[in-house]
Amino acid sequence: MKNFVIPSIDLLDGQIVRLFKGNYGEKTVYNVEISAILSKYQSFERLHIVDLNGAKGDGISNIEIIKEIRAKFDGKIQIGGGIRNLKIAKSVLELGVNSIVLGTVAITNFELTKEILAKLGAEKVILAIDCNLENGKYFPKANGWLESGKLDLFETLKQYEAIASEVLITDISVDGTMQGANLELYRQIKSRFPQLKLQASGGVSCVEDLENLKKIVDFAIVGKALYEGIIEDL
Ligand code: AMZ
Repeated sequence: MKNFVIPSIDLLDGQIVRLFKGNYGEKTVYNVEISAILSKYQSFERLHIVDLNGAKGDGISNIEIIKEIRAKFDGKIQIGGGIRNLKIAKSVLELGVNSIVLGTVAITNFELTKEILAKLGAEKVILAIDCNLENGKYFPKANGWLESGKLDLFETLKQYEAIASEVLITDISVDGTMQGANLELYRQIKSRFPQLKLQASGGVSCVEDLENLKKIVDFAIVGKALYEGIIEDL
């Protein structure tokens, strides 16, 4: 499980937080030292870091914590939030992280995203297509999940199926709720895009969720359930 589960560390204004359904107004602040969290997560293969200031469009602003995490965590790190052009993408990789996560750009600017994939290599770029169900279709959300993309999730993934390697899909309606993962959504994605490595995010609440997800996807991102010790001993 430790190479399947990717613990998430979400940063906002220099603090470790968790948002409820991505809503910046509904945050839980975890007053713990980074080193304490990292010693808990050290045995995992990979970490997912989100700069929530960056994701809102305010520029990456938690660099010092990100550097600290990079220095102290031995495994792989993927980082997202505020990576909106090639220059920022390169500068984030220069921090020594293994891959970058593109959300807003992947949803709003297909050409730029394809250029970044081609220039940096698909193995270094994860596309985050985080979405909500609206009128029977999943629509991707950009800019801190406050704006909708024009194409639905499946049309968006079609843009990248020939060039991307790995995608992260959050069901926003269950993110930070521990209500259970949306297995049906991930089944649909895997059956239509079997060649894409798939990271599932949102709603994981127990080991059974992880066992079910493991039959469908390649990785599961877990935030709250790990922070709060609801899932332990993987
Ligand atoms: O919780 C939110 N409102 C939120 C969030 N967790 N909004 C964006 N993000 C994450 C995405 C992805 O990892 O899951 O931020 C990253 C994308 O940032 P950007 O700046 O590329 O859209």
